[in-house]
Amino acid sequence: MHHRTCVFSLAIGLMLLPALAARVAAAPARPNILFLFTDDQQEHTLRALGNPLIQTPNLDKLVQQGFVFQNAYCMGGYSPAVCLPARQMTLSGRAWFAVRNLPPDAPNFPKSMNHAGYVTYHYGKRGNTAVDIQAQFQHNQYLNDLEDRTCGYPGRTIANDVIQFLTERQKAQASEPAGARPFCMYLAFANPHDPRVAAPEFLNRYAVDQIPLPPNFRPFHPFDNGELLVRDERLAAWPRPEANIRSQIRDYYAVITALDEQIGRIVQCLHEVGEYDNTLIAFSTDQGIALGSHGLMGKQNLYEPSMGIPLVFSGPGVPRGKSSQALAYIFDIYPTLCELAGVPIPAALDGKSLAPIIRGQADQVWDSIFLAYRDVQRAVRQGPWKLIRYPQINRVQLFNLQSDPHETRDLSADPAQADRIRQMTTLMEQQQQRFGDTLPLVAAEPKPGDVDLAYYQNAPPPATKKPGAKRPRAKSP
Ligand SMILES: [Ca+2]
Repeated sequence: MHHRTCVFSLAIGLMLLPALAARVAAAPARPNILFLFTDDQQEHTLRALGNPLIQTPNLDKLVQQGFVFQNAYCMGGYSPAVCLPARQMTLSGRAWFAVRNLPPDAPNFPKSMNHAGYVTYHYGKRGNTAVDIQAQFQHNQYLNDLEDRTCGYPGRTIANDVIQFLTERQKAQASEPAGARPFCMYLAFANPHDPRVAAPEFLNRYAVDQIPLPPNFRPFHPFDNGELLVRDERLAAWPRPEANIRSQIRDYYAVITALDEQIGRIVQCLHEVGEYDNTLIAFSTDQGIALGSHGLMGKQNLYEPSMGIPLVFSGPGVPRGKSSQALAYIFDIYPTLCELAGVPIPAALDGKSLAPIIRGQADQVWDSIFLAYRDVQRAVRQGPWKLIRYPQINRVQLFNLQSDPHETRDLSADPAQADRIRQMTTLMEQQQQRFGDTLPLVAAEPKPGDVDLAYYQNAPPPATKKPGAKRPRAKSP
């Protein structure tokens, strides 16, 4: 029986062989992939995405030649270093509730691309990043983060190496065209994360007195969100000094402009080596940052400036100059790049391919978005509505992002919204179940949520790391 099955399979196999060979020969070469990933970049810090104050000519070109997702989110994270879970989510295609316990054989971005025959390359920041996954890139290099952030030319070290890599690859191909393999590059820039230093040629493009405060600026956050005294929140005094906030935003913009110039050099090199037309480009960031909005400075909150991310795709198969209001997660990028490049999408990812939206075959792949930060904040967004819940103090906020995109009018006390809050709380529970979040949404003995100036003035100093001490692993919430 076994023998007959074998012979039969072999015969079928031989019959299929010519057809298979023909299919392989006819398949177009896979596109290259260039995945540009920045650190702490707010969604609206591209001029082409609606910020007339900032200068980002190269990223603007990418937007003009690509497809933009206008409602893309980082999901949050289990640690104040949101960079780490955000990068684990990006490269694994999983939500943050899954990324700490991924089995060694779990799929990830470099593994998929290695398997599909790509030459894989990562160059990026060293701190708070997905080291285990990144080790699977064939070329794997790390920055000195502090040096890159303070040298005045953020991103230049990476751009120089990428340009050298592409130029040498072109030379090698000229002498041996048959050996050509597509490349997949993941460039994880360390900017515009603090410290933020840009050379005078970039800084001088911004007059500090012409930088407006964020429309949702406040001197304090109005209540205890569970993370008011973390390192990032100490990057400005309380009450938040207006001149200092303007100055920090100026530095932030100048660093983004400087980084944009390096991104421009990389894209220019793609043109020069003749690979631009055959390269899928993705641009995004791990998460945004508050920088004075809501009285906050960091990314340890679920408001839009911290959780919203820019997300742009361009290249073969991607329509130019289009955008979508569809909801998207950071962990959708990996399956999306797979589908756009014709690489199989592994089973059991949390992320979904956004390619059907890009191709105009679907309006959405997510009906709602779930955001979560440690055990202190949860949020859901559906349509224009966003409900944020603070489970330790039993407090909620309800915003209509269509009429109030800056989240300045909390409608949760309006009796007319009681039904909506109940319905969105049910949605939040469903999302918790979907992603494996077991946090109770109500505290039996809630902590006091009110804070005043004395709360900040009497705050204990931040814990300092002992020199030479091993960095502790991020604790679970
Ligand atoms: Ca970050």
